[in-house]
Amino acid sequence: EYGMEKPQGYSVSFHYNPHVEYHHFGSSHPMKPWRLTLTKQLVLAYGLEYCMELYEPRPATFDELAIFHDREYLSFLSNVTPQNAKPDDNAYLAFGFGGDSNDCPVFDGLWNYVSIYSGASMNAAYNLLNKQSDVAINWSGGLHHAKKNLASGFCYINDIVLAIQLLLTQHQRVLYIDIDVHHGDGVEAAFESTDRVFTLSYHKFGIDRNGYPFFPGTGNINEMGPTDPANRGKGHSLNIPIDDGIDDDQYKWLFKTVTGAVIDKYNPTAIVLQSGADSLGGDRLGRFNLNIKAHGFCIETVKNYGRPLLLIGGGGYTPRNVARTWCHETAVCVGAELHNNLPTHIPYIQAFQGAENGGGILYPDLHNTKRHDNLNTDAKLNKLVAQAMENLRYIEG
Ligand code: ZLM
Ligand code: CA
Ligand code: ZN
Repeated sequence: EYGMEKPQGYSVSFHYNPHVEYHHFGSSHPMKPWRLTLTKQLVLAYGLEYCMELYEPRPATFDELAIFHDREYLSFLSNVTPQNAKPDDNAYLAFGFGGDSNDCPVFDGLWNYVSIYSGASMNAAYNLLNKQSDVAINWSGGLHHAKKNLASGFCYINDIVLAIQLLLTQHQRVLYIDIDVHHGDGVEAAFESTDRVFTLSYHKFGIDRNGYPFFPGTGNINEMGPTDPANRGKGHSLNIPIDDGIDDDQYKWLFKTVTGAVIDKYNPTAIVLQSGADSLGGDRLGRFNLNIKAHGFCIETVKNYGRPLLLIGGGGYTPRNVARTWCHETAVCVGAELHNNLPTHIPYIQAFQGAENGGGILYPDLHNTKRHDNLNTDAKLNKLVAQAMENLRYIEG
């Protein structure tokens, strides 16, 4: 109906457990799992489920999560509830819960929530290993800040690390790419001592007017992993620090140039792409001015390299635009073009209607220079790319 054709022999799988939607971080917390409800409704309204295999994965088990995370941390995470939590307790703070910012609150069903999104990423990775799909998608995953014994930045379990660990059972070199507006620090740290994973993150980096660094405060261009020459992981991270307000053309050029160079030199046999939607214009927490199709250009660019691809979500704090973007990117994976007028029979259509919500279309203009002036000059970006190419010397030959 909307001109979709699945190329012969090319398959996409969609891994989604709808129980993830019913969890709440708290009323004013920016992370809203119901953005996944909106995403699913758009994907279904456009009929994209007929262009891919749908899976409803089971939650991951304690033992599966323990492949990366410490058991003491998992015991705490699996037992803590809003009723029994002691916010002054040492363990509570040491494991990253609560604190001043309350980035990682304890909420009802927390353990259920984390096991569901992690199970979906692991199920997607298995599908790639079994060659059941060429591209496997989990929009509920991508929680890149979690450490083995620490919750951080809305992330409790690092589903990305778990999925990469599965891919490493068959793949010699896995490339991780992260276009969330925040630095993918947890994934970088997990693989800092191996040359079998290369991590590449694009993100906002810098100090605010109020003196606070943009979260998590790491990921400058000179941070390339360990510096000890005896460490196998040396130079196997590349960070691309970006300033406020980057526009479509600049980001597309930066992404294509740097990602292309990394793929050519590292030659990965599998790729994991974290597609955080907080790099869009108008995001509640982000600082960039990207439109949906520029964000989707990154997915298309990576997909065209033809390597097994795990595509996962991440941040994204303006739910209607998260849903638009991930629906568009699902279509990019199956090779479909979508009509700009949203199908009118979708539930929650009000969320997309009215001038302030994007006027009932799939591709509203999100470039909003009033919110974030573009502080990235082409000269600065050229210098950044030159430095990035210099950093790649460790993986030459
Ligand atoms: N304070 N509520 C991105 C993770 C970003 C840390 C700590 C000074 C928020 C934010 C939480 C309801 C991903 C920081 C010190 C006070 C920030 C962050 C709860 C609003 C709320 O209204 C809120 C009471 C909350 C949290 C805003 N936190 C905005 N930014 C970051 C974490 C996660 O997208 O990368 C992947 C999913 N935290 O900046 C402080 C350092 C300032
Ligand atoms: Ca990033
Ligand atoms: Zn983010």
